[in-house]
Amino acid sequence: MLYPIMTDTREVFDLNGIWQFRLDPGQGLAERWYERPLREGVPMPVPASFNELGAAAADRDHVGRVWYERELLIPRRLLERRLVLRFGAVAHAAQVYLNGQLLVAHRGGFTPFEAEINALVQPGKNRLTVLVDNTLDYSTLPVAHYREEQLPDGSRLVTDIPNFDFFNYAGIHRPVRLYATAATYIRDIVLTSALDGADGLVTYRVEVDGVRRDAVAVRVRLLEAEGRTVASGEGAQGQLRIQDVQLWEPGRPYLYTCLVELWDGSGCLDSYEEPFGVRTVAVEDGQFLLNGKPFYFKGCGKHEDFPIHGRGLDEAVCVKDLNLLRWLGANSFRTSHYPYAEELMRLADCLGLVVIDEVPAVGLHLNLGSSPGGARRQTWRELTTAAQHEQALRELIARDKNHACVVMWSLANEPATEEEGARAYFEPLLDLARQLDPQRRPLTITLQMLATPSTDTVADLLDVIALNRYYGWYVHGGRLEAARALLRAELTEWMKRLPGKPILLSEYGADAIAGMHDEPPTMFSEEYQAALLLSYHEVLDSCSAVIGEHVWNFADFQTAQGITRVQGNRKGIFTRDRRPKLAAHLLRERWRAIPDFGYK
Ligand code: GCB
Repeated sequence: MLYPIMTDTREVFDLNGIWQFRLDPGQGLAERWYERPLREGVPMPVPASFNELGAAAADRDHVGRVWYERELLIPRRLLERRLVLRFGAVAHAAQVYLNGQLLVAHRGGFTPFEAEINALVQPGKNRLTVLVDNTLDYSTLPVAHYREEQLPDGSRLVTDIPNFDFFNYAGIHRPVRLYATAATYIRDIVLTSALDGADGLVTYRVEVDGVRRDAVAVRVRLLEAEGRTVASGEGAQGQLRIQDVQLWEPGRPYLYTCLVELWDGSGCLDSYEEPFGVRTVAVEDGQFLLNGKPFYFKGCGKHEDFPIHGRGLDEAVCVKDLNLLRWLGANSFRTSHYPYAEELMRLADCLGLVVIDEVPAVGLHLNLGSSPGGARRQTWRELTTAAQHEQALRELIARDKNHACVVMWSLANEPATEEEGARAYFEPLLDLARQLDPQRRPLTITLQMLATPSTDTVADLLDVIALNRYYGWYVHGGRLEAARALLRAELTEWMKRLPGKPILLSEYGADAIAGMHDEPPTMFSEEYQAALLLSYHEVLDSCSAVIGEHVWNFADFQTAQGITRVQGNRKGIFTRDRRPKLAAHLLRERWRAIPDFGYK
């Protein structure tokens, strides 16, 4: 799916700003609220999470439906164009109505969706209504334990206990835009690249749609960074050679542009510009090769999380975060635990940060976390997430396939791979990812601590083993000698079970309350967090299979209410407002000294 941009044939209109908003106590659909202007609406910004903005105290923990509404003014001249309404992401399910008619519905809170509005729109004023549902259960991604109960006073309480460790922010989280194209238009562009000596070979495929799709000529030009044409071709698919190609890689993120135009006798009907980088990715001989060179991942798992905005896109925060990663000397991050905004992915391409792109498959382990009841559960019998997982994977690859920054897909975070049924669940998804990705990027799944070399059932199917490990925190908390010994022993076991399979430490860390200091270091102090990270590094440096280290987490982040956290998870090496803790300074020293290539 293409990102909406302006070109000489395309217009984009921003529908962000203040919308009307109302919580739905349950009757909104039955009463057809979409058929008339929203009553008792309150102002709500888009994009943003609605939870913490104080419109009503009940907003924060609301489980169920909410309504958004705004006026959509359409100049008459636009009606002759193909008009598309596009949502960057709505968490977690949306039904969009235009002038009271259902336009489009979408499930999944982290990928874009769009619909043509020409059949429902009128010149002048239109009413755009969006029904948003934040309910999560055993069929959704992420997974939560959905419960309805009656309280002693007779009232009904609906709770959604997240089976994951981040706040279930919800709402219209990413930009809403209207864009206009010609009736015959470029639907998609697929780009892959390979190297031939000093030259780049770029293979392209253009999907054209609309009434005259078979009557138009497709012209493709590749432009270098200054806008000069370096190769050109005709037809909906082909291969172009860039002589003496400039590669994309961290530290040197060179971007070309693929300019596609549709022509007929009357002129150019549609044009689109897709930025792309030429680089190769492969896993070979136990190494992760980027442009044929062994790459070492230095970086963090992250969240889209910031005070007030919640999970709503804030481009200032995006720029700040990626600049802080560069300040650290990091070269990569993982979009834990869901796809991040397209705007951030475009920035990562420009700034040369490598991304492990994760689907929102988190919580697929009913025996981890705060499962109600406490009885042993059968994760793969009880979950019905397979259909949503497949859809999320399709949508993520469709959205991010051309990004140079994306070097690996992560198909889940910490699923129950030690339980029966895991292999049957993941094998088809891994096959599907390999089929869908035109660039055939390596695949991983991050494995939780119950998934050991002797219990896990899927690691052999992965290109890279990714381990989330909390020795010295949840296991043997406060005992760093024990942590080191356990980590070393486990890594040795993995190397015996799957010799030659690269291992990424995809999470390790400790909570630290900024400003809390102690000597000798105790848990929750800045010193303990720093000491834990350093003691892991001793082990990682001595293990040849390790291809990288991603600290958990880049910044402190909000989690659900409950008894386990104090104002959220404090494993950030930055505070929630992005101030460095002691660990950030020490990591900076380490990472600036480790080269991106050839460290191991
Ligand atoms: C994990 C999860 C992550 C949590 C982290 C923690 O293994 O992948 O979502 O936030 O542990 O801090 O407990």
